Amino acid sequence: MVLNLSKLSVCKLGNLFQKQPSNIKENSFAALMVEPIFDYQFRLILIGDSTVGKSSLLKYFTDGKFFDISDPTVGVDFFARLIEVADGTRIKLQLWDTAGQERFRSITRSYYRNSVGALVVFDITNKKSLEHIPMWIMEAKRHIQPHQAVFVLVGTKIDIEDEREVKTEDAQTLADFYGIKYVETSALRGINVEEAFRIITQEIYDKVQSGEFKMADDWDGIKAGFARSHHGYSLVEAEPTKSGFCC
Ligand SMILES: Nc1nc2c(ncn2[C@@H]2O[C@H](COP(=O)(O)OP(=O)(O)O)[C@@H](O)[C@H]2O)c(=O)[nH]1
Ligand SMILES: [Mg+2]
Repeated sequence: MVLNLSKLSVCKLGNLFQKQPSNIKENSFAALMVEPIFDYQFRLILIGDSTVGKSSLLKYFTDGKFFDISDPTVGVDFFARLIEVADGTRIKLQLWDTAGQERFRSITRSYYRNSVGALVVFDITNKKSLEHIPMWIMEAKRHIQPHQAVFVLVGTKIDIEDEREVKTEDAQTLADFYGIKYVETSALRGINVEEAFRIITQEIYDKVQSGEFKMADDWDGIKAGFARSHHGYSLVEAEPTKSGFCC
């Protein structure tokens, strides 16, 4: 049996199971040995204007809670969570947050280039944030190429409906123009947050299955995450930890 886990990766894997069924124990090597950890790792990013609610979406998705604090994160922040697609395949989502750079439109190429999916986020109570969506999509496509990625348009803060400035139909029209899906969410109320991540994950997985998206050695967008041999388990972190923090 080969277990190649750094202290930090054990910690990260523990976090992955936060929202899994109770029969899988957190940080339990026994659990690691009887269940495949993940079959693929997809790296996703969230883009959109500052304050639209990107970090809140991520925190709700990974912690199941809304944090009412404006978090001026410094540096690169990333989160992870395990999700199952329709056929039961386990996907580890590695989720990168722009950590404040979006205020200055200074997101670097490296933030985009290893991503296979982008949630393009605007605030339904802020029309300008929708008007900036074409810029965000253009910027992401420019940096992601030659690789391809799945985009999903996400409207946030539907719990404050009386402040709505963007009609659902208008956002849907924009999404249709780009040929992408649209979902309206509230991180405060926990509405459709899971759905948004599920939609993008399933779409990427379908493209992997059909052969449209392929893994590449020099690209971290999609990684195979787990290998099992007849002699035991070989557990390999899909990507070495570079930055960010966990626990
Ligand atoms: N009412 C409401 N406020 C939200 C929601 N999501 C985020 N916010 C608030 O919007 C502000 C910016 O959120 P944040 O996640 O930091 O946005 P980011 O800059 O895009 O990462 C904060 O004050 C959050 O509390 C939501 O679903 N509903
Ligand atoms: Mg943020």
